[in-house]
Amino acid sequence: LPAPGTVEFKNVTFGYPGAEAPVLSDISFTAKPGQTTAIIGSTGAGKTTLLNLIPRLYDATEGEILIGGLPLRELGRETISQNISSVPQRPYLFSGTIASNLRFGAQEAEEEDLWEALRIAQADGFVAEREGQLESKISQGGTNVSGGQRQRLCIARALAAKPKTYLFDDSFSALDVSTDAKLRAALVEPTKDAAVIIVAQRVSTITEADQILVLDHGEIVARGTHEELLESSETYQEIVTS
Ligand code: DGT
Ligand code: MG
Repeated sequence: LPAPGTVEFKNVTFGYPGAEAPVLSDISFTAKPGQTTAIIGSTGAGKTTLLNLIPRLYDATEGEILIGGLPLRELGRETISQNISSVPQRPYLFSGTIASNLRFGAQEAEEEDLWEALRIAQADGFVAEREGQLESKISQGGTNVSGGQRQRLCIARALAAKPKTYLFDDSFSALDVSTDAKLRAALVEPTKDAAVIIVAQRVSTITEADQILVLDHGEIVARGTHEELLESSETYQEIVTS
């Protein structure tokens, strides 16, 4: 079997219930542990939809998704949530404390582990400044923290769960360039054995990815490294220069 955490799409087609045309057509790729797979493409291309199939928010209409070589449909909810952490495009916090939000996928995590996750996510500073720190209250939807702080707390939540597969949906967009750079440098070590799939808007943030998939109208129109795509893909060149 492929290593745990490996994500394989085999000819996956998906259409939303009731919609006429599929949103994803014949998607095939493998995301391996120890590698970063980036997905790039214009708005509405299907990037979020593709990521959402992995934790089974929806099931593929055709084709198959395998995790560590096992059909996704045969894995239980618990197995999926223990092995896959997703930072959604609109990161969500629950009413409760910062600690309870971070322990969402890691009930057993010690306070030390939570601080470690916060440090990596560049969120330890503002949490330390809040009254009550880990026990400080988060309002429903996280409206009492900024968008960038919410994003970093959701990244820390994903890290605390120590999954085999990480899904980041445009998770760095609310961060300033310097925080973004620090966070990515800090992510290298804790994610080094995991399969990392990252949806990006800015090419500058994914030039180091092991493979980049260029999604256009629900199809993978090109794939390769940054250098390869600069040579081979007009769509990619357009994204780079836009
Ligand atoms: P983004 O985040 O603006 O860069 O766009 P993507 O690439 O994440 O696109 P995505 O996957 O959100 O949407 C792809 C297509 O699917 C787009 O035509 C809108 C449609 N769509 C998205 N979510 C839903 C949904 O919940 N129901 C239906 N019927 N269509 C949806
Ligand atoms: Mg999206």
